[in-house]
Amino acid sequence: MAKPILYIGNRNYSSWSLRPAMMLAMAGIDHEQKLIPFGQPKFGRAVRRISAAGQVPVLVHGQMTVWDSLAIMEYLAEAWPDRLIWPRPRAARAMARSICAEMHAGFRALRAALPMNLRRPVKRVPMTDQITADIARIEAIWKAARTAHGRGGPFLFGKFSAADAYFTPVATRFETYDVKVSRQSRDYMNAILATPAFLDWQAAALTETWIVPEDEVD
Ligand SMILES: N[C@@H](CCC(=O)N[C@@H](CS)C(=O)NCC(=O)O)C(=O)O
Repeated sequence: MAKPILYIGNRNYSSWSLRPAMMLAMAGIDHEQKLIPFGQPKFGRAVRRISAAGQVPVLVHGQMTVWDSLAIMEYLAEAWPDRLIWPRPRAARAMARSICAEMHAGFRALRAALPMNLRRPVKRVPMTDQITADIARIEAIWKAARTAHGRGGPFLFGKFSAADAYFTPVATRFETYDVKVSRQSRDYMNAILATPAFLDWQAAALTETWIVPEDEVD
């Protein structure tokens, strides 16, 4: 079968695209990336030619189209069972799936106020109680996963998994908006932000010149 194609948005801003891109790269799955720049109406038209849902990321593999970052993780786990997408022990896998689902469905205050913006100079923004609560919950998730399952490496479940791919954009947000976190959270963020997969993505993002005003908080 032809190699998969991952359709993504602007690397500087597209936090949802970064998740499967991290997973594909860290799992060593050969693929092509095609970037559709944000900006209506062209973005909507271009994405709808691939996926009627009209959002990136979208993975196309042969005749199959998989849209939504979480569905893509599940597809990768099925199509490349020899790669580590979800942690192997059932309890770790159950927790990894739960925290990805929690991230996928929640943390709206954090996502709205601290949008991913890799080129933004590091600077704090005013915090609300809701944002502070989101940050505390994320740190609690990281601590719980690392404590229960993190012995085999620096990532949430030891080795890199979909859970780390899912929390990569959060790590960039904590960095960009100078969020004060515990030593353990900082170590975990450093591990993600030092991966070749993230550094390659970031380097490509920093060459982009498109501006998305809604994601520029200053
Ligand atoms: N639930 C989706 C969310 C995807 C999403 O919100 N994508 C954004 C870009 S990061 C998008 O395509 N926005 C354009 C639009 O909604 O028109 C997923 O996990 O893949």
